[in-house]
Amino acid sequence: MQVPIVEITNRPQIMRKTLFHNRVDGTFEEIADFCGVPASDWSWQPVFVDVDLDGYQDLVISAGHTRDVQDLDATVEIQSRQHPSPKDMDAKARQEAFTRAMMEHARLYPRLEMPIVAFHNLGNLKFEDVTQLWGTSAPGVHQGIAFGDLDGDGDLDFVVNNLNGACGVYRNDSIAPRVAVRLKGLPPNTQGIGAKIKLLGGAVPTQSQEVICGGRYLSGDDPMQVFAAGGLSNDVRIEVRWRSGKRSAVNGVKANRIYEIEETGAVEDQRSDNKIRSSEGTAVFEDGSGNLAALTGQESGVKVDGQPRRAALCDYLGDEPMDLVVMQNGAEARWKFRMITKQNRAYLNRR
Ligand SMILES: [Ca+2]
Ligand SMILES: [Ca+2]
Repeated sequence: MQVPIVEITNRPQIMRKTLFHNRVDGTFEEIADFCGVPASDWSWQPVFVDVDLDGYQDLVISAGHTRDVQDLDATVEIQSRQHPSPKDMDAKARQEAFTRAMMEHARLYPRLEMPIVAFHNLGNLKFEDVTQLWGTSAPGVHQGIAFGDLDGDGDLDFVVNNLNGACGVYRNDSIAPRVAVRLKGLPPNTQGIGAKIKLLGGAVPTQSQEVICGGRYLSGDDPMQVFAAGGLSNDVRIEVRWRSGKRSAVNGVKANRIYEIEETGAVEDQRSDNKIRSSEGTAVFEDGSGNLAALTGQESGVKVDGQPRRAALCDYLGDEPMDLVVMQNGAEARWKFRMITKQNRAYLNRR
């Protein structure tokens, strides 16, 4: 099914892997089966990273769960044990019996210990499962995973948690030529978060990375980026587009080096299509709270006492404009507001 990006209004939950290929026409196609990555069981964090430095980003996935709650044998056993409570049981005893049964039933599910699943990118939209080959097959419940060059040899190692066990530290032993790039941005963005780095002329014609901050499940990578240099004598160039819109370039890049590139030496980028709009100096959002009215009393503005914990935008009244529902401690919605404009936002994005 082809769904234009702008028309997606919900996030369907799919009980398998999905991989979306950008058609570069405003749409994506889901090709996980075609690529050979449709399943890695209960997974937490997929990371695209070029493990073997051949120029193609591989896929490493932390996986596992305390209980395999989809185990059908356990489900059938639990169903056979369930029985209605006696009719004369009071409400408190009924609740206690229900809670006790839930705890006993949960123990019937087996543990779901998984390897750290590794897929090798073959460079033709196909991936190969190399979990046994790449040394990440030790079973456990792995959730958070973060990459960084722990031993200073220019390739990316990683750390991962093993639930109820010691954390795992995995050293990358690849030997292919590499180029590492660390950005030194102007304060306050001293790590160059949001900058885009290209390496031209390496193992493949173009490699690109965006420096991110966080973005992993309960984890964040080191901001240093690593690229595949290909041969030792390639004519390699590094290009950086900073969030300020400026641009840096380094020619004659040598393999097996770490390049630290400073924003102070960057120049204005005259090509308008290469500029990244800066958020410095001007506000991105404006407060649109005055566009809300409480459902009761139709007061103007948002006034919430206590400590609201959650909020959701939904068409609560079914009358097209989106409504704002604020909840406290996950309990029944305590405050409901109705949008009195068609703008569907409490905070309006100026961009
Ligand atoms: Ca690779
Ligand atoms: Ca390393």
